[in-house]
Amino acid sequence: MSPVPSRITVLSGGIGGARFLVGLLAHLRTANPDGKGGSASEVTVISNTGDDIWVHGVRVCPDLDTVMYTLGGGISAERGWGREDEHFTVKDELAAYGVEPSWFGLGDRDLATHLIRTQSLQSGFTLSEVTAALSDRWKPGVTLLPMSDDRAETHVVVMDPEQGRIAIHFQEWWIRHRAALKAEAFVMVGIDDAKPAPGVIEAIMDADLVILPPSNPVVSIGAILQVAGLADAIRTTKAPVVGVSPIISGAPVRGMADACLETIGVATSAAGVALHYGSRSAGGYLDAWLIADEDAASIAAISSADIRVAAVPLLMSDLETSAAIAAATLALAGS
Ligand code: FO1
Repeated sequence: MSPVPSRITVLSGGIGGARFLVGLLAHLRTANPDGKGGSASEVTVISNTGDDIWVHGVRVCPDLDTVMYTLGGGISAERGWGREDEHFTVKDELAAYGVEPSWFGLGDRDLATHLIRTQSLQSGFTLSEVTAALSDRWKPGVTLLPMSDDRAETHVVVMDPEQGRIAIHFQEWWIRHRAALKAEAFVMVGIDDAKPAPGVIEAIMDADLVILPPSNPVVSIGAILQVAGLADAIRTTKAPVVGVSPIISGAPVRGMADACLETIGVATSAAGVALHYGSRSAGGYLDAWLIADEDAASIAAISSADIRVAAVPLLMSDLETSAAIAAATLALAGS
């Protein structure tokens, strides 16, 4: 069995990535214990910030908060986002005033996070600094980095019945329209001026293992890879790069990645996403790809693209299965 990597970097979006991280940290506590109940392995998470949005005067960072709350024990298990024991009194009061966007689920407890982040940003702190400060409370057990401290938001080009072709914020498309409005394109507003946040390039180049977890390949992993320098870092790091399929039997496990993949012309399948990421030997991002047992028929197609592949049970239904998936990811990396 190859030694457990000591520096692991994970590119993460929202719920799928966060759930994978819970399993990874659990596995590392047993596979590489530090003797104090933790792990000797260090995990750095590079989070997508393309979903971030200004709403009701506060800055909301869904994927940063989902990872922070999930690993910090504050997440709503039922929703997968936002806080447990949550109320939406402020949201209801705003709606009573007729204030939009009434479709956005602004939670009362969650609002405290956004207020602190907004005040900190407005007094000159960077998103990285704010994220580190918020993590002091939640102690996620990883180093949590935004992909960039600069604003780069995912917007969606849609055909609106009345207005014709318009771009709306990803959150409006995702929450208000449930991705049901056909997305003609995804555009990252501000991406051209977005630099990697401090430590992000190093976290990839100095890692012993880089993981692309089962996050949305288009608007989460794809968004992160659009930040200047990140795609090249993944292509050139000496660390093995292993991905975990977010698609099982032709459907996303959660969310609406299928709608996103359709927009960029990629098949909603384990093989389709693997070939979309591509093999590092061909200038792509993957050395290996973990798929579900249900998709074992596509092993030949994936390995013929020079991507090592293994099939395992891939549904993260509880901590045990999530930890087993993390173990399989590390095994595939080392194989
Ligand atoms: N997702 C929803 O489906 N409905 C919501 O009202 C909603 C509000 C929300 C507020 C804060 C937050 O951090 C996440 C929130 N999400 C909501 C999830 C969010 O839209 C997605 O998690 C990501 O943007 C995509 O992964």
